[in-house]
Amino acid sequence: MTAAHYTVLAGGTGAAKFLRGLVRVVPEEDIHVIVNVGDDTNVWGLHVSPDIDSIMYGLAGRLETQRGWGLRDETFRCLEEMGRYGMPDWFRLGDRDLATHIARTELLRSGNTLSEVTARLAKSMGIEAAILPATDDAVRTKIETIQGTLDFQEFFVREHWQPEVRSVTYAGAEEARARATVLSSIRESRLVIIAPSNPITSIGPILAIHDIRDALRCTRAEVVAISPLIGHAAFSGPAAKLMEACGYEVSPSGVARCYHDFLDNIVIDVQDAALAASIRYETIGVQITDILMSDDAAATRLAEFVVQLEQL
Ligand code: FO1
Repeated sequence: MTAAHYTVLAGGTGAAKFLRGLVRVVPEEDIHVIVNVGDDTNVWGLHVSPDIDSIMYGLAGRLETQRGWGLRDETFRCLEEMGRYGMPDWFRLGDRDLATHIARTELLRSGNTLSEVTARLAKSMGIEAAILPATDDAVRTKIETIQGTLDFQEFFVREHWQPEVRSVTYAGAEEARARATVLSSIRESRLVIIAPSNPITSIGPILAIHDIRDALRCTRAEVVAISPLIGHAAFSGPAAKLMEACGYEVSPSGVARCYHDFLDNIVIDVQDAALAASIRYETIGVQITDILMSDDAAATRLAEFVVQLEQL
């Protein structure tokens, strides 16, 4: 029996863009998305899961694509009022988005796991893909900077990723366990795709869960990563800065190195074609195409290209 589904390891914005293409190429119900929870945070007592929400809103066609996070047609009146009360307002929760965080927090409080809550919210949004948090345990990305240790959102949003970074750690990852559905999704997939997300803070926390990294090493499926970099620059965000801080070369070769122990192929941009020989030398196959997802049509072309790699 051949496996029926495609598994995507995902962070937020870049992954959400890619999935908009993938749903146009394969049936949505055949897509399993394993999502980073290292960016999760607590705001005003609410459990916020930014990457899960970006994927959910993206698949529901409701993501604010200019910003890359939150819902379309959003207002921020509650945020304004909270600011008036002197509550922290640097993390901008929109009025509609708040409903997601309130519902998630309440469902978690009444004893559901993050996986159960996510499945329920996604179903209510009419999403047919399976959105699987990498773990139900608390794994949190910590950024060690010269100003001290910051939570990911403090570094990324409050400090605009300016502080000098010494290292990145994933608190709780050692003890965290992946759910059986996450592991079987990887093991029984027809193709595993690492989305063009930040290798350190989006994919890194997923891979820091030992069961998941082991499943990737053991799966018979092809494992294909899409580079989140063209040349030495990230599409968006601090990927380049964080890769450098963690000792990786800032290039698609450095991305391949992050995944060296399980990766079969990396998809890089035509502009980086000259790098192919050096990456292939490391026994990882290199596939070259236009990886910039400037619109849905470009994301669809990229998804078509990646899906045909299953045949390799
Ligand atoms: N990103 C920002 O740059 N500024 C914000 O105020 C902000 C608020 C926010 C609220 C909900 C949510 O789900 C995401 C939000 N993000 C915001 C995005 C988020 O910080 C990052 O894009 C991801 O964690 C990185 O993948």
